[in-house]
Amino acid sequence: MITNSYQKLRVLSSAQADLIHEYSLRILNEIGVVFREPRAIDALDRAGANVDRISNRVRIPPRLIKDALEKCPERFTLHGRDPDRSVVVGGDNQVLAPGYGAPFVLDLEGNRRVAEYRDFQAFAKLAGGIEGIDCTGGVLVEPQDLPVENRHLDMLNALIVNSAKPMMGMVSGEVPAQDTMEMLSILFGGKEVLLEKPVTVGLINVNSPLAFDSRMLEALLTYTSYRQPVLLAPFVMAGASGPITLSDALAQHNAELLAGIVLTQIVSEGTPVIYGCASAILDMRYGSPAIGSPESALFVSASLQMADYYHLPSRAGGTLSDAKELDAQSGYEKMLVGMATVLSGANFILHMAGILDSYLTMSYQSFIADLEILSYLKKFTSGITIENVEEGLELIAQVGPAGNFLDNQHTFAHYQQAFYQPLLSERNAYETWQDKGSTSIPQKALEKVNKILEDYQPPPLDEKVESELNKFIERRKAEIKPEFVLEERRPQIAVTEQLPEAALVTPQEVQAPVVVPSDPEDEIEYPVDMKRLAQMVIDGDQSVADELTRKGLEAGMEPEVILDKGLITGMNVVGVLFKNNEIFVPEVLMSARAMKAGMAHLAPLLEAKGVEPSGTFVIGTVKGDLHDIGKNLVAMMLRGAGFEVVDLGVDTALDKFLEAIDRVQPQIVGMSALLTTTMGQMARNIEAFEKIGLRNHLRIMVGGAPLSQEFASKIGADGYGRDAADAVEKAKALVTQVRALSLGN
Ligand code: B1M
Repeated sequence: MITNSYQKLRVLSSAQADLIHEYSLRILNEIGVVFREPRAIDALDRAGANVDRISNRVRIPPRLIKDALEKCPERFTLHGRDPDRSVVVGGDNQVLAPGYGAPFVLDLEGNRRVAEYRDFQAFAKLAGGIEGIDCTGGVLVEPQDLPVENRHLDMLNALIVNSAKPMMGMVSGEVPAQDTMEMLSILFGGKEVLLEKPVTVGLINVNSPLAFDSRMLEALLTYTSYRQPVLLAPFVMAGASGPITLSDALAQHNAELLAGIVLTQIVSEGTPVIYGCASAILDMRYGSPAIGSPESALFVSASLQMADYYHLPSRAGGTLSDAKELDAQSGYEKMLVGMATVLSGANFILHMAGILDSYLTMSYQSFIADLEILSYLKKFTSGITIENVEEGLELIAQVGPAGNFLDNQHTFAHYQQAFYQPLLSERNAYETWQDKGSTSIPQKALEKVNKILEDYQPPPLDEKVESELNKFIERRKAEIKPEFVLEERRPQIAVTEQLPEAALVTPQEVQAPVVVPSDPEDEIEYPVDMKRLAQMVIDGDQSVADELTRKGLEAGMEPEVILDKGLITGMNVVGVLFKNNEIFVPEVLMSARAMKAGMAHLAPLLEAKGVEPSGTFVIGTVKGDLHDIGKNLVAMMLRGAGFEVVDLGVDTALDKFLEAIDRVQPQIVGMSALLTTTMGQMARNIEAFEKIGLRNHLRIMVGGAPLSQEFASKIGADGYGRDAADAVEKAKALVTQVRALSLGN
């Protein structure tokens, strides 16, 4: 636990904080928030919010917000199974918890692989055994070797068995939330005890922008029905799921939180709510979250300030980083965001140890290195106490000018407590460090991890409680039926990782100015300059692209020629530049718009002539998954490359995919998933496509952060898109295969 002795860091003036508050009230009153759960809508309706039952959009008047804020406790005690481990969340306290939710680990050998249950158990032991950590955490990593439908039982059990500290509960829907309540009732001595005291926290993310999904709401309603605290956390990625300007993104983030707070207080007055923040920015060059960025640190600070504005317990930050391993980047990013978090006064600091790679990877070595960061911060925030001035004067006089304090009784008496003694940092002379083997920080961290895991003795658990928990887990495992079973399977035709030559660009080419490449065939003089049209697509000049396409047609040019020599040539260059990180996502979008402007003239003519688009692609995020930022990028890039794309949105059920396949007759169906718990849906869908004989002329592409080529092959997908640019290359190759097959037939 850290107790910050300083005035809190404030990045907003008080007038700015007032403005963010007023701005949020207007968002809630004028625009509203979607709640995808009828019980939530009913409750808000009864309380006097303005509810549209068709769109599930709720507009919330300021009076409801004021009432709700008055009912929230400023602090609460979170109880551990060992009462001495209980912590107060609120005030000046800073409760520390490890990383959460990563689908990958950097293992003890330093390899990145999918997280397994043995990792979960090991991290529970580290969190339980290390003094600096106050809360064992929740989904320490996603154990992908356990069945999706019941892994929450084993995860919670590992938290209970391996640590006596307070813990976070399971939240991925009603079943895990209810099972959490049942198991904690066994542990703490009955449901009545839960109604009396907080023993866990449920992490409820908002589906930014301005929406709460059904699973999160089911969990929220279950937790609050037991009066257990909820940690509300918008995940605004400024530039994608929120405005790119931080002030506007912050207002949206604040509005989302206020909406969640209103709901919790309507359904369970006085239940503790933590005002949380997982918001950051989307890097515009790579289209990936940048949680270790300076803007992320600003977001953290501003959000914590708004929590104080409302006198609510807060959560933000942690030692966040986008680095792929424990390295210089992780060091500076983690220190910046960690420091912003601590100095701005976060009361509950999730992701304080181990998290890397924009929340995707949990690292054993980083876990220990983060404790060093934490200890530095702890020391820094302990401040300076002014000792006895007379005694000090006496000491300084005694040593006198040009004397030496090292060999002094006062130093002997204080040296052990005066300074923080680093766990890992190297302060030796260079040669001494060399003589000792030049051990790196990651190596030292690894040794410490192994030692802690070897020595750790989990605190004993009452035998009766343990046996009751085991019986409960056994019963629930028998009751909860798997949705489907994933079989090992081979892909029909795998698209290799090897990219077509056109996509390979040398570093020299990358440095060159962005121009349309010359092609001998292009020496042909067209009535309208096709190179210029391609350049307009590259430059994203929508109106000139529109004008040149129109003029080309008026001059009697064939639509295929304009498409091929102008629009597609331009978009191909854009694709390569994006792939090589030479241009930003908004630039690709502007190019896609320019292409679209031209296509508006060409499409009807091409259709009338029976000319096919580059390919037809049906895409959706699979059932149960609401992550769509990546899927939208892929759809946008495909459109830019001349594909006709039918986007089915998020949470796409198998029926919806089947209906679209039937209607659109695509060459490719693309599925995106960001959750390890929904990746299996892809396998189930592929099984279904196969069973109903769709696979002959239909190719399947999958993608999403937790996926890999290995997984794609295992479930029988034909292609795996590493990122949006890769998805386009693979899609082109798949369409070629399908067209070749059709010709062969
Ligand atoms: Co969530 N989330 N999230 N989240 N979220 C992850 C995925 C997570 C790793 C973070 C963490 O906790 N460590 C974790 C997953 C753990 C697991 O596997 N189980 C997680 C969790 C736990 C959750 C919740 C369960 C949290 C909770 O509420 N307790 C919850 C689940 C909601 C649900 O889906 N039912 C949840 C919610 C959310 C938000 C809604 C708040 C928000 C999404 C907003 C939105 O999409 N509109 C969100 C976000 C933003 C993230 C992270 C931080 C970022 C995702 C993202 O947008 N990336 C994510 C951590 C991470 O990935 N670093 C995380 C940017 C995007 C451009 O990349 O989507 O990978 P990506 O797409 C890339 C490639 O993968 C590829 O191309 C894209 C462009 O280059 N690609 C394809 C993607 N799809 C493709 C399809 C193709 C081909 C290529 O062919 C068809």
